[in-house]
Amino acid sequence: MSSVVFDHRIHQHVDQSSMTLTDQERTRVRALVEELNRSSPDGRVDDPRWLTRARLHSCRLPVRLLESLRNFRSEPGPDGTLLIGNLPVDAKALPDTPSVTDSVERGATAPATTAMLLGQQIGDVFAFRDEKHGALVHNVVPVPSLARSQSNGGSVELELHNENAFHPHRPDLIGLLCLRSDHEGKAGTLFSSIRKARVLLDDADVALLREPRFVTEAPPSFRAGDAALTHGVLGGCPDDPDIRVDFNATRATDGEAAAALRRLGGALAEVASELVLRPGDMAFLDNRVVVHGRTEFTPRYDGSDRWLHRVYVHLDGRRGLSHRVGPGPVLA
Ligand SMILES: O=C(O)CCC(=O)C(=O)O
Ligand SMILES: [Fe+2]
Repeated sequence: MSSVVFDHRIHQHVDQSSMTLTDQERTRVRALVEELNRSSPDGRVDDPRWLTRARLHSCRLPVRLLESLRNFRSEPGPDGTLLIGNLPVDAKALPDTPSVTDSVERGATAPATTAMLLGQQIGDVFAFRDEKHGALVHNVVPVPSLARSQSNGGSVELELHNENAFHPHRPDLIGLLCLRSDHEGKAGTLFSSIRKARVLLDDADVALLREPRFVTEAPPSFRAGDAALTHGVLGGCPDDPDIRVDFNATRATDGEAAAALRRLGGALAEVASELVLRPGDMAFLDNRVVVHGRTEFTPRYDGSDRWLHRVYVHLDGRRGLSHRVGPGPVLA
């Protein structure tokens, strides 16, 4: 069932869902990263003082990049994604891809600094204490013991989900910077936006999906999660709703709600796209309107597997204040 208001709203913006840096802009980003790292040798990306420096430094990113980030922050477009290409990632300078669980990057390496500069420009990068040791820059890498798991360390198909769907302070945006692709170049990040899927749902389903007839489990590591709290999987503006669902962790509390949830999954699958990230690509996903996942792929665990840096962003840094566990932006 299509909605005139909704269609109008998403089509009034020109498509700015991707931008590729020119080689000159790429050189400029590289110089900024090096300058920041020279001014704070041994910098740690989790250090609140380093975060402030990165925020200020990010104001000198190339103006076209600043424009794209600023625009996406306010208008995620129909796809709810922004892809930035040709960021400076130097394949030859990279160490082996890590293959351990809970892998993170705490040092201000060039790629970690790049991800942080963009993240700190678009909003406030934060982390959860109970995930990846509370580090701000996560390594998304295949891990042998997690191969078949529904987690970022897996290599089976990862079902569509909002990031940390269970958490009241889940990210507004997530950023994924690709350092290495998988060997066969086939690991696709899947994404699907409720802004596109909404028109495939009838109004009765939309109304039902807004009711608190769903529960979403937290991963075992998160003590803060309370799966007993029921919630709607759609919320906010009826014509342009927010979505909160994890097709591996959200359950309906009754049969009618379960059927609507299945139809939502079908609609999202119908409008889903796949993006194979290449080194130097950074994708931002608006976690309020987009669910994401990943196709299966075949890791070799030989040090040259797929490797992404992931950052979580809040658009209002005060949003999670009551959940903070220290001086930095780490939430319980
Ligand atoms: O591997 C990917 O492309 C995305 C995995 C994922 O869901 C995540 O890192 O949050
Ligand atoms: Fe995810």
